[in-house]
Amino acid sequence: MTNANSSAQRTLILVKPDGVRRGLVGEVIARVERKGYKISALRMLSADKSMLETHYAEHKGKPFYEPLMEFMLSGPIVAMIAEGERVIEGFRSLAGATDPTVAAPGSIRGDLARDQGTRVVQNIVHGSDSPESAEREIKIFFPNN
Ligand code: IDP
Ligand code: MG
Repeated sequence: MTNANSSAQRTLILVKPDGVRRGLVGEVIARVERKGYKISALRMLSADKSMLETHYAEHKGKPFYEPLMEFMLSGPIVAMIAEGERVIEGFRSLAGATDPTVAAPGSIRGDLARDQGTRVVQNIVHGSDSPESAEREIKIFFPNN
């Protein structure tokens, strides 16, 4: 990390295929930037199965795992690294709860997503949940960062 401040963190943010399809990439980026975090890397890509297996290893065997894989393979995604003090917690707060039906209004999921009746929850964004997950996930999408 370029920032020498030891309390600065980085996190992996993904705009999932539903967010890209709905034209919400700019909206997500704008919210991250307006909050004051720095986006230090950004790319659009089509994920492959092995990347997603690593990324979502903790969910293997859960009922929504296969639908989640299919959903994440259903179109391009946008991956970014955001940096700043407590950005992991801060982006999770910007994103809102996993279930968009009850995610707080004002959050990305609360404002922009809802239950679509699908087997996997489509909720526009992913954000790392701990420093360890962040570093592990960043390696998948940005092997050179
Ligand atoms: P998070 O994205 O808020 O961290 P996780 O529990 O890590 O939530 O789950 C990863 C993704 O899997 C969620 O964002 C959502 O798309 C999907 N998901 C999680 N729990 C469920 C569920 O109970 N039913 C359907 N899909 C789910
Ligand atoms: Mg998670």
